[in-house]
Amino acid sequence: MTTAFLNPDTPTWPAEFAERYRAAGHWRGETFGGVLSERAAAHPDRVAVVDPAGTRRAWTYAELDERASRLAAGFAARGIAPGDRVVVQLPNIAEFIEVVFALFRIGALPVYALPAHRETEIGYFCSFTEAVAYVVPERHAGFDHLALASRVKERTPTLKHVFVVGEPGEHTALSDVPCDPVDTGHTPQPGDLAFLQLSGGTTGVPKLIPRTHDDYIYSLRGSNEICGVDGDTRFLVVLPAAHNFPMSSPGWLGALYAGGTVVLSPAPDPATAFRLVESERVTMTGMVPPLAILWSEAAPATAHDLSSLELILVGGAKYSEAAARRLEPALGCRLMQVFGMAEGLVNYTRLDDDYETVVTTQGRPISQDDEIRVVDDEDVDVPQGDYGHLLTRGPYTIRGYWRAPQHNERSFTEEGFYRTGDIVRRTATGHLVVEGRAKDQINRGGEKIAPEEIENIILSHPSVHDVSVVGVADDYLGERTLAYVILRSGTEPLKPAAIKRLVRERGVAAYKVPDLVEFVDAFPQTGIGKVSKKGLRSDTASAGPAPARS
Ligand code: AMP
Ligand code: DBH
Repeated sequence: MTTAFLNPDTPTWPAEFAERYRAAGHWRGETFGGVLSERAAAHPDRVAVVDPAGTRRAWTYAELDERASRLAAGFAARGIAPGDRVVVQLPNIAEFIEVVFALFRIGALPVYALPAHRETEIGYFCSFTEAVAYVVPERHAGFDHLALASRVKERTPTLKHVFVVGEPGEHTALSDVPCDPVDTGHTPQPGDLAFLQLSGGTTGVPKLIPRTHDDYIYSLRGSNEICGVDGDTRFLVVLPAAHNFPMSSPGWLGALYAGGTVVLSPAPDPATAFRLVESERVTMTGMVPPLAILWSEAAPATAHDLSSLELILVGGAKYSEAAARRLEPALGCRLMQVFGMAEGLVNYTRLDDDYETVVTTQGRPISQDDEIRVVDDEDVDVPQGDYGHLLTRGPYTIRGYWRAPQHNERSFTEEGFYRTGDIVRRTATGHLVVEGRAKDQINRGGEKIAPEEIENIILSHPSVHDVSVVGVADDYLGERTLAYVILRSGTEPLKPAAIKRLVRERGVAAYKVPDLVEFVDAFPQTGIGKVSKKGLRSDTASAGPAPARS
């Protein structure tokens, strides 16, 4: 029996849009599980995944396919059912790919946590999604994931399984799970949800982004075409594999869709990655601007042979024109800028764009059916070439977050356009230039931080009267975080380190700990007496260019 898994938690595309996207050939009725089987049948002996950490492992398509099937059977045998959520927190190791394809096969939804996430974030993902399982490494980057998993399991009643890559302690070793496949009677359908991706967020807790097989696979196919990904591509994953950018633009899923090879870098630094570029003859990779700056600085002096590199994609945060101009001469390969979002829309400069367009714009949409509007504060379209809020709708842009009806009212227009929160300008050729953002978010070198989440933590300190977390311009990261803190009158003075420690000890990802803390007597006020982040930003920006518009 084949039944579509209906998901009541997610607004979806109205029927006439779905029909249009199918008729246009965007949604072709593929699923991730099916795609892997097809590739394994077509070229079983081609290498799909190289995991160079420790003893170099290389799995062919046939091996990856068989592993995913056996693991899927093992998950099903342990009671993981279609539609169940499974929080996956793995670094750049081959098991990450094996686990997500196993979950795709049974129709369970991976929830992509980042290796940097800690108890606050993981506890939230597990409880909000009512996850039944959580997949972790034993240790990563010196951190004991087993202890964290035990604490989260204790407080999450739905969480029945913790699967561990490595020694499992009181939990279950992932290597003990696989078993011989049996027919479960359920085949995931192309319109079903495939996974939940995380939003960078502007709210106290991250929102979850529901993506279907059909819509995400279309974005992969479109990305592959634009970037020239094919069976000869050797794609290096330098950012954490769970991020939407290295996953799909065109990313490791794009490379697998095309029958290419994915090389997983355990770390993004030039010393680690350049060695892999040489040894694995890497042709393509993607990275955030601060890393592209590091690579551009390191490349001219490296002893490694980088001549296999053909294309580097840079995105996730604004890449300055000056830095963009340095990449091609330093790395000896092509640059492509990418401006994307886990909610959907992805823009690329094109291989046949002139050089000025490549270094001064953030690209144009993948699809002819991506609808772009640039509007003023009243949602009225601004004249061509003017700055405004970017709204978008299309064949791979979600129509709503998962189980978040109130956010959806704010984040989407009545016609289903997603309010990206970005301020852009559209050139005569349809390329977008990102000017800043209107949303309350900090983009710290591509890592998105919701000030509200950090403000809530700092406010819990008994001596803190009020707090405002803002981004300040930074040459390397683009923005760093600054917490303005007003102490209660009559309390002992605090040191900045005490505020940072408070945030760290709350158990959040390290990149969210404020870089700077400043104690002030008052924030700038607006007419209605609320804290003005705009005022704070223009104050801090007087030392440099404005980090963000609001
Ligand atoms: P998220 O919604 O967490 O996936 O983050 C997507 C956001 O990252 C976008 O809405 C932009 O604010 C930002 N972003 C991504 N790529 C770029 C880029 N190339 N230039 C400027 N901002 C970017
Ligand atoms: O920042 C992002 O989220 C992002 C950047 C580039 C993204 O999701 C993408 C490409 O797909």
